[in-house]
Parts: sequence; structure tokens; C-alpha cells
Amino acid sequence: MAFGKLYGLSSNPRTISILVAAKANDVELELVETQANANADFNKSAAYTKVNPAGKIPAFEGANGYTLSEAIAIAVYVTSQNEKTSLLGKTKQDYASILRWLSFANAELLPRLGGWYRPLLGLEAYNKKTVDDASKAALKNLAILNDYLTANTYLVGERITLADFFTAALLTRAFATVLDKKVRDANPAVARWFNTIVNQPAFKAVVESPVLVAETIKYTPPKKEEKPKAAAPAAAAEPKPEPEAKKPKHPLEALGKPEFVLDEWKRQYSNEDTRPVALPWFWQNYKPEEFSLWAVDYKYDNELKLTFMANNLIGGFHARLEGSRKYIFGAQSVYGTNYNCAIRGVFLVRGQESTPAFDVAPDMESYDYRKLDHTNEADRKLVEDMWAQDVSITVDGKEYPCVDGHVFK
Ligand SMILES: N[C@@H](CCC(=O)N[C@@H](CS)C(=O)NCC(=O)O)C(=O)O
Repeated sequence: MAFGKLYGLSSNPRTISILVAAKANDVELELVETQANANADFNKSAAYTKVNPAGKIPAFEGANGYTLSEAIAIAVYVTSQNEKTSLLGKTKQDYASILRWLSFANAELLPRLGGWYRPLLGLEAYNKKTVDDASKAALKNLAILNDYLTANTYLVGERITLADFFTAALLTRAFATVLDKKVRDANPAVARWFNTIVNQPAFKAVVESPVLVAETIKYTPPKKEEKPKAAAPAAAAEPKPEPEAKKPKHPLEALGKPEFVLDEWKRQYSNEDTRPVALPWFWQNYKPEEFSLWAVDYKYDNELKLTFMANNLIGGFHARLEGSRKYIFGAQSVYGTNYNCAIRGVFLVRGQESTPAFDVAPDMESYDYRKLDHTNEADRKLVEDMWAQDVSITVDGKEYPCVDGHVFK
């Protein structure tokens, strides 16, 4: 039986740090995939806020009912379950030094690095100055680590401790995105140490092959064809804005109230087992004259690099679909492996056209929309596979496993 549940995401650095600590100490944890979004329904639920009142990840729930939030506390607690562990140091000074590096990694390194790569990944609004400032602050912190590791093999003492596993884990996403060859060459001690730590069996068991980016990723604004700007009206002729301008109605509102209740379907999908209960419910209640089904696939699979970055693209697209939430449901997933992946999905859309629903997202043009026929067996299977997010797809004769995804509901 597992020692407890870890709420987190397998691609999330703080989650990785605890999974590695658990592996290194033979502690079995059950990973419960939980979004890194304190505003997600599950994260706000009473059940989850009992475990972590902040709604963030990671969080721990022991088989004995003990709950704990905060990555450092969980990593130390999990490690200390192994009475013979050497990962917490030998002396009180060792232990204090380990805490020093855990705190430096969690409160200094990661936030600055995140401030650099998160906007580049589309996880936060992009502002050049903010990103430049974050990258400078992050490189200053990295130099502190590099100076220390120039004179020391490991962070504390002469052998690997939790400080090394934890700090390296927190750097995995940074090495995959912004700490490119140039940065690594400028910080050779950090690069050497990172390589040693991620090649330890406990680390490899969690992250099989950490990515070292060749060149820092660039910010790519959502793809949208420029609409020609209307000529600016002469200042004198400029009409005064309507004081009480009414919010424009969503074009799909004109279709009226459908018989098929989309929210009821979303409830079925959220609360019931997908294949045995929710999907049969869907086909029994689906009204094709009111809602259409669409395969929505990314047009630029060959530009995708890391699977978690592809998954972030889906997350960003779904966030920008917010204005159409009343009219659509869908799931999209990333299939394949790093540098060899594809984004596929299926949406249920009010009406018979896709544009009115997807037009709210500037990046709608990055996707192909293919209308599906609910009476066609292959199309029905596609709907089920995409919504169940539990089977591989075949691309150019090769099997691509489903690695991550988002549901828009
Ligand atoms: N101080 C917390 C920070 C946790 C945290 O910020 N987690 C991020 C993911 S690494 C999160 O869940 N963010 C979601 C949000 O802020 O909405 C810790 O060390 O565990």
C-alpha cells in the first residue's frame, strides 16, 4: 500500500522533487495528477483545500490521514520516513545547510527562472522588460550556485543529499527551456553537477531523460493573421464612445436554448467514469441538429518540441476560449514524445459551424477543424478516444502514446 498520495503533475518541477526523494528512500507514493492552477474546480474543492488550503501543488495526503503542503516540508517528511537515509546529512549543521539550499532553490532560484520561462511558454502574459529582468535575476542566482559548486562537488558535504535532488529537480524545466548551451558554458560547475544528479537511478526513475535545450526558447505570439487596420478617423470627426455601450452578444446566443443541456453533459463527464458511464450517456442524449462534433488538430506539429510545452499550448488555447464556454466542450491531448509529438482533440460545438465558437481565441487559426459524422463508426471512435484520453494514436505508421492533455468544460 502506498505511503500516501502526492497531488501534483509529473512534469512539474516541485512535484518531481518529491517523487525523486520518495524513490531515493523507497517510499511509495501514489501520484494524483492535479492541475497547477489554484482556480481549477478540483483545486478549489473542499476535498482538496483540506489538503492544501492554497489550492496549489504539490500537496501530500498520507494513508494515515496526515496532510501536508509546501514542497520543502513534503520532501523532508518523505525522506525522513527512511530511518537510515543519508539524504538529510550527518550533523545538525548538515541539516541546516540542506534546508538553506532547499529554501534557496524554492524561494529564489525557481521563482526567478519561472518568471523567465513561463511567459515564453505562454503560461503568463509576455512583457519583454519583465522577462529580461527575471532572466537577469535568475542568472545572478545561478552564478551563486555555480560559485559554490566550483569549489564543492555537492551542495552539502561529500555526498548527495536531499539538497542536490531537490535543487536539480526544481531546475529541470529551466534546463529544458532557457538554460541553453551558452548559459551552461558560462556556468560549467552547475552543468556538471546537474548532469551528475539527474543520472542517479532515483532521478532517472522519475525523469528518464531530462532535456537540455540547445538554444533558449523564443516567445511566439499566438498565430493570427493580421486584420487590415481601418483608417483612423479624423480627430474632429471621432465619435464619442457610447457611455452605456452594451456588451456584444455571443453570436451563438441567437440559436436559442437547446434541448441538449451542455452543462449536464459536463457534469456527467466530470463525475462519472468516462468510458462505462459518461460516453454512453452522451450518445443517448446527443442532439446532432443542435450540436456538431469537430476534430481540432494543431496545424504545426512539426514545430512542437517538448511535450509539456505542447500541453501548455493547449492550456493557453483553452484559456482563450473562455468567452465560448457556454457553447462548447472538448478535450485535446499531446501524443508522442519530446521532439516528436502531435496535438489532437475533439470538440462538441453549439450549431453546425465551428468559427462562431472558436473565433473568440486569437490562436484559433493554429488549428484545423474537421466536422465529424456521429453516424460514422470511425468518427464515433475518435470522439470517444479523444475524450477518454486513454489510448495512443498512429502518426505516419508510428504509435504515439497519450502523454498529457486538457479538457475544456
Ligand atoms: N510555496 C509553495 C508554492 C507552490 C506553488 O506555487 N505551486 C505552483 C506549481 S509549482 C502552483 O500550484 N501554482 C498554481 C497557481 O498559482 O494557481 C511550495 O513551495 O509548495
